[in-house]
Amino acid sequence: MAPSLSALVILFSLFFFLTSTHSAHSHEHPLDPITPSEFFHIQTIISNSYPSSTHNLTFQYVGLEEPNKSTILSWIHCSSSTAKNNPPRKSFIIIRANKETHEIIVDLLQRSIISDKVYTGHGYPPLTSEEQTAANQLVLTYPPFIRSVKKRKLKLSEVVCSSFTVGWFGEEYVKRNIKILCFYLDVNFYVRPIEGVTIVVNLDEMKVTEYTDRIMVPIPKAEGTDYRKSKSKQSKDVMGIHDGRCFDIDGHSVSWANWKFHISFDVRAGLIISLASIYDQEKDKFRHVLYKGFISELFTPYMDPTEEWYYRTIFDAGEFGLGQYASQLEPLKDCPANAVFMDGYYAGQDGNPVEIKNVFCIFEKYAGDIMWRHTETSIPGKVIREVRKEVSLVARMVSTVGNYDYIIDWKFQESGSIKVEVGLTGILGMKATEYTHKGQIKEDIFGTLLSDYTVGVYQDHFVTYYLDLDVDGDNNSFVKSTLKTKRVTETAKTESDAKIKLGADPIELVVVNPNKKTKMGNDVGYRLIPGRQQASSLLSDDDYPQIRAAYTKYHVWVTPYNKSEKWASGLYVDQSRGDDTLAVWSSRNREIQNKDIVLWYTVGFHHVPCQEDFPVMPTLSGGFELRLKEIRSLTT
Ligand SMILES: *[C@@H]1O[C@H](CO)[C@@H](O)[C@H](O)[C@H]1NC(C)=O
Ligand SMILES: *[C@@H]1O[C@H](CO)[C@@H](O)[C@H](O)[C@H]1NC(C)=O
Ligand SMILES: *[C@@H]1O[C@H](CO)[C@@H](O)[C@H](O)[C@H]1NC(C)=O
Ligand SMILES: *[C@@H]1O[C@H](CO)[C@@H](O)[C@H](O)[C@H]1NC(C)=O
Ligand SMILES: [Cu+2]
Repeated sequence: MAPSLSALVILFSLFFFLTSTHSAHSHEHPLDPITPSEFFHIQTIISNSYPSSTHNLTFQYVGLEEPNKSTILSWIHCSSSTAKNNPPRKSFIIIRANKETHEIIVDLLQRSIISDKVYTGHGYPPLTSEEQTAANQLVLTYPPFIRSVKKRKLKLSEVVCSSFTVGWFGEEYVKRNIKILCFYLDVNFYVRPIEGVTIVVNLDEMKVTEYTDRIMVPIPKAEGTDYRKSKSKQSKDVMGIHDGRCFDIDGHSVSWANWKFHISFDVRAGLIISLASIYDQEKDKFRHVLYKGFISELFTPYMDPTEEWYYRTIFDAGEFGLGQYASQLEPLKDCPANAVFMDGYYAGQDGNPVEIKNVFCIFEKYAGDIMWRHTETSIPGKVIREVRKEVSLVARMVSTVGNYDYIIDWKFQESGSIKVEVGLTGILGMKATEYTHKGQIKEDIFGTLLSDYTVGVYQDHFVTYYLDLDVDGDNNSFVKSTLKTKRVTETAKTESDAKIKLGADPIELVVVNPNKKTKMGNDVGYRLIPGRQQASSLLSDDDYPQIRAAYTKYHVWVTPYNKSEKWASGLYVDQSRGDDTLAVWSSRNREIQNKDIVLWYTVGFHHVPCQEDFPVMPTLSGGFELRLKEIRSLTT
C-alpha cells in the first residue's frame, strides 16, 4: 500500500471541512426523513378523507416514498450546479380506518393523495406504541385478571403489562389480536413475570377476547436484580480518550476523511445509510459503493413450545419498529465526548410527529488499533518504520424493543471498509418456574435456571441487513469462490446460485462490477467478510414461525433490485403467513448477473442464557465487514 495514502486523505478531509463551513445553510436532500411539518401536512390531508370520529383512523406507518434510483443519481450529479430541480417529495403511509388497512401515497408538494388502496392480503401493519399502551391498560381493569392478581396475593397497583404479537400458527381466519403479558413491579420487572396467564386483546374492538389462567408458580424475587449504578458497588465511569471532532454534517449528509454518506431515520428500519461513496485520489472523484443499507428485519424466536411461550417469535422491525423503539442516547455513556447527536421524528398513532432526541450519534473513533504498519531493517544502515493508526467514523443508534436493547453501529474506515456491528444487551426474556435448583428439574425447561424460580429461556436473534451495493455503478455481479486445493470461482447467474449457508467450506464472497476493470484487468468490487455470529435457524422448515422467516435458513441472498422488495419478512409482518418474504421473492430465481443487485446478509445468534446474563446482559456483538477489493488502479 502506498505510504502517501493517509496524508492525502487527511488533506482532503481538511479541504472538505473548510469548504463546508462556508456554506451557511444546509440544503434539503431527497432522501431526508419526513420532517415534523410534513407529518402535520400528511395528518391533515388524510384526516380530511377519513375523519377520525367516524373512521377510528390510526397511522400505523408513515415514511418516505423514495424517488427512483435514477432520479436520485441524476439529482446528485447536477447537485454541484446552481440550478437544481428537487425530485418530487412523497410519503408512503399505512393507516387503519374502519377496520381496514389502507396504503396511501401523498404528494407533499401538491399536498394531495396520489393513491389509496385497501390491502386485503395476509398480515397486519406494524403496531403503534399507543395501541399497545391502551391494551396494556385495559387488562388492568378486566375483572378476571383482577381476580388472578388477588389469587396470587399481589397488589394490582404493582402490576405492569406489555404487548406481544401473536404470530401465526396455521389459523385460517385471524383478527387483529395481540397477547398481553404482565409482570410484578420492580425496576427490573422482566425478571418477575406473572406466569401462566394468557390474555388476548382485539385491537379493532379494544376488548379482551380470550382469557386463561392455567399455572400458579411463585413470582421470582426482586432482590439483586436492580441493575442501576446507584445500587451497585462499582460506580466509577471509565472515560475513553478521543481525538477532536473532525467530520462535517450538513443536514443529513455526513463527510469524513475519504467517505461521504447520507443518514436517515425511519420508524420501522431505524437507521438508514444511503449513497455511501469513497474518494479516489487518482481519479479525484467520489466512487459509489453502497446505495442503501439498513436492518430489514430482526427475528427473535424463543425456543419454548409450551402454551404460554410458543407464540413468542418476534419480528422487531416489522411488528414493533426499530425506529419507534429507538432510545434517546445519553452523551458520554452511549456515545463518547466527541459525538455529534441527531434527533429523529416519526408519526404517532394520531399522525402528530413524535420526537426522539439524540436518536443517532456520530463520532470519530480511535481505539489504539493499527490500520497498517511495516518496519524495514534489511536496508543497510537504516531502519524504516511506518505506521498508520486505525481511525473510523461511527454512526450509532440503539433500539430498545421491550426487554432487549440492540446497539446498531455502522463504522466507516479510512481503509475503505465498512464494518457493520450489532450488539445485544438489556434484560433476558424470563420465565417463572417452581424450581430453585437444577437438581429438582426432571422435565425440559427450554432454558437455564438463573435464580430462584427464574429461567432464562433459549432464544435466537437473526439480524437481516439489506445492502444495495452499487460498486461504481448499478450493474454488479456476485462472485463466490470456494477455496479448495484448486480454487473454484463462480459468478452467480440466478438467485439460487447466490443463496448461501455459511459453514465448513472457506469461501470468498465478492460483489463486483464486471464492467469496470483495474489496470491489471481485475474486476472492481467489495468483499463480504462474515463476522463472529453465524447462527442459522434451527426451527424446522414446516414450523409456522420458520415459514414466516424462511430466509433465516441462509446467511446470504442476492436479489435483483426491486423497489418494493425492502422488508425481508414482508410489508405486513404481524400475523403474516410467509407469502411475501425474501425466500419467496428469491424462489422466482431471477437473473442477477451484471444487474442492479441487492445483497442480504443475516447476523445470527443462538443465545443460551447463562448466569452472567442475569440480571442484565453484558453486550454480545456480531457483525460483518464490507471490504474493498480492487477498487484502486482503475483504468477508465
Ligand atoms: C420509477 O420507476 C418505475 C419502474 O421502473 C416507473 O414505472 C416509474 O414511472 C418511475 N417513476 C418516476 C417518478 O420516475
Ligand atoms: C372504533 O373503535 C372502538 C373501540 O376503540 C370500537 O368499539 C368500534 O367498533 C370501532 N368502530 C369502527 C367503525 O371501527
Ligand atoms: C446494465 O444492465 C442492463 C440490463 O441488464 C443493460 O441493458 C445495460 O447495458 C447494462 N449496462 C452496462 C454498463 O453494462
Ligand atoms: C417487484 O417485487 C414485487 C414483490 O415481489 C413483485 O410483485 C413485482 O412484480 C416486482 N416487480 C418487478 C418489475 O419485477
Ligand atoms: Cu438473546
